[in-house]
Amino acid sequence: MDKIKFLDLGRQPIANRFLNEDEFENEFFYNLGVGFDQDTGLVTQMDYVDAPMMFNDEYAYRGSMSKTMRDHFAKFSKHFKGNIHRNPKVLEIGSNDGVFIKNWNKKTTFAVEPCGNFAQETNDMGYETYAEFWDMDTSAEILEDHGKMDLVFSANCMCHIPDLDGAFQAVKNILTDNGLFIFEDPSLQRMIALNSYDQIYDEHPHVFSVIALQNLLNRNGLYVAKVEKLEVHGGSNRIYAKKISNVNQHTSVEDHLTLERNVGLDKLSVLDNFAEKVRTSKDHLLKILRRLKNENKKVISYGATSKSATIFNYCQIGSELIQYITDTTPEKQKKYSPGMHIPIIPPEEGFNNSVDYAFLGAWNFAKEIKNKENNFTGKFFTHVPTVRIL
Ligand code: JHZ
Repeated sequence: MDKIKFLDLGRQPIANRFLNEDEFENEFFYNLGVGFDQDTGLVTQMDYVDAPMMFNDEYAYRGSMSKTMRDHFAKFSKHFKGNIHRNPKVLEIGSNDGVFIKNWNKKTTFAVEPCGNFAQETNDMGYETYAEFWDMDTSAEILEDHGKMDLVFSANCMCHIPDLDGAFQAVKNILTDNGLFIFEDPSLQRMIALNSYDQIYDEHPHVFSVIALQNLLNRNGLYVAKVEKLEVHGGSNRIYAKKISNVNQHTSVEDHLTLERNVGLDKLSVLDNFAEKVRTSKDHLLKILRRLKNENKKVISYGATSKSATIFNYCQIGSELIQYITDTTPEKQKKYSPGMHIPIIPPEEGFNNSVDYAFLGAWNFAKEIKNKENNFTGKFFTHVPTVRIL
């Protein structure tokens, strides 16, 4: 890869590693530089963190913590079964706590999940789960055990894999000739439009444009058949890819490519401009937090997201500016946030009307949160698309 660096997000921790006090001293940090690969147009980190440092038996993120995501996967599964294939053989790559596979038949659905705690959980649910990273060896093992798959599905996982050529070859190996490889990940176009630089952290070595994906898939014998724009996770794309080249390519592919070229996602100058906006966002966020502190306001954060690890570490925001974070995930509660060590407590203990301002760490669920918290007398604030009080 021929990468040119356009953004430096500074010293960053492992974004999903929530700590006890006695773990502060030996916490791991790395430098988060973001670059543009001139060969493929891929936005990708300059150096990748080793996968087992991030994905292991203590992994804390649970996809099923939000109703939005539970509904999202239930809806897609119903649509697929009703309109595309009634009873496909399915493989999910990166099954987390089973939020997607629980919509599918236990006998014909298989999963791959490198985090042992979650692989155990979905095995216990009755879905055969391989506790492995996704690569050609894992693909060959599953192929031998269960044959080819009609649907290979992956949500918020492909952008986590540094070696995309290896990952796509491994998909091609296990897909039936008419099979579909469907995957969804945050969209570069939406990230730039929203200035949501917090989509970048250790687990997201890449942020995908359709331009880059088309280049990468094609060189591995896969073809983009359709692209769907999704609202989840702050703006994502769902890519439908096939092994056969696109005789019947959906118009959405060309539409997305045209939009991305018009925005200039294949140009470094557009990324340089984004980097400038990121620096401005940092200044504005610090300014508002310092003002609220001077006014003696109680400020907290809502949702101990991986995304907010990027923001707090890049902007150097600690518990002097944000008193604590509330989060519904049991594995994160009573611990401290990565890098800046802000305490995390259950919402029942910390989200109430003594709070004046709540930063939306989980801004991607703003609608769900505002509906749920309609008795809140304080104010929410966010950094997307600009720093503002809602
Ligand atoms: P959420 C993770 O990113 C990591 P994060 C990963 N790399 C990825 O790609 C995306 O997910 C998909 C809590 N919460 O989904 C639950 C509340 O407390 O934005 C979660 O801890 N109350 C795999 O971590 C967090 O917020 C609520 O009402 O950035 C949301 O995390 C709701 C709705 C959520 O992903």
